[in-house]
Amino acid sequence: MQELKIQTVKSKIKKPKRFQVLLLNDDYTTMEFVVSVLMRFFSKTEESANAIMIKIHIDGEGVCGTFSHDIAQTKVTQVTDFARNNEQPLMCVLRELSD
Ligand code: TYC
Repeated sequence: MQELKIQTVKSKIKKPKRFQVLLLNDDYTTMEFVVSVLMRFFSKTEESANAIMIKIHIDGEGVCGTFSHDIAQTKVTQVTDFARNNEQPLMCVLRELSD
């Protein structure tokens, strides 16, 4: 009798992680500057940028977009550089999404 070997093959393909880019509220960054950041780096319309900015002002934080790690980290760096070059203390951070 021939032995029958059954092999289970585990997929090594992992679902790529997704990351939210958040802006945090503070008392000093101007509302106009936050709206300009949302339009410039996250392609928001003026109307939607205003709504997100007000949400951050009230809740303390708001989501600008969801990206792969590379893109999200690049956005954080670009926004932080832009804010510091314009003497604004605006904080931009990453949050890993659980899947
Ligand atoms: N709280 C700021 C003000 O009253 C406005 C602001 C909104 C700052 C969103 C940061 O991420 C922010 N000028």
